[in-house]
Amino acid sequence: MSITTHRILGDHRGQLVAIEGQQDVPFEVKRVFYIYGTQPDVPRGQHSHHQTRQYLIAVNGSCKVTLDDGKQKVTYDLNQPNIGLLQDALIWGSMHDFTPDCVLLVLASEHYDEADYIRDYEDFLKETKNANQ
Ligand code: T46
Repeated sequence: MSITTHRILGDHRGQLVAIEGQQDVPFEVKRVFYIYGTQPDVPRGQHSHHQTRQYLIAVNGSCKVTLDDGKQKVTYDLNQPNIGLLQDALIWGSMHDFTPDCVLLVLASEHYDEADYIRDYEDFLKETKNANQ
């Protein structure tokens, strides 16, 4: 879990942020998806992954992301389009407090596979305990 503020490459025409796989993001990017139009007071995510690592950027608007390693929860504010948050595998992630205009872009290390999801919190805690033994 780490948060990074990326350099903004701006000039008189406007701004640009570049994020490169295996350089700014510590994995090869195999999938990109984004969520938007999230209703007020509705959280997204609320699961973990066996293998997938994710890099989250609120490219428009803002939201909060709570990451939980099974022992400790930390809430991050994604409120600038040049802030990226790394969510490692076996980290429970909850995205919440979306502004109506929020577009949350996610770069993922794996192709989509529902079998990679851990959607039950008790199963997640068991798996983190096994991984730490
Ligand atoms: C995350 C947050 C921010 C696909 O078919 N392909 C995909 O790549 C993804 C991510 C989802 N889907 C399907 C699976 C479900 O039928 O889209 C539907 C909604 O997915 P989900 O309920 O997982 O959506 P969120 O918003 O709760 O979570 C998603 C990601 O799954 C998650 O990893 O971090 O966005």
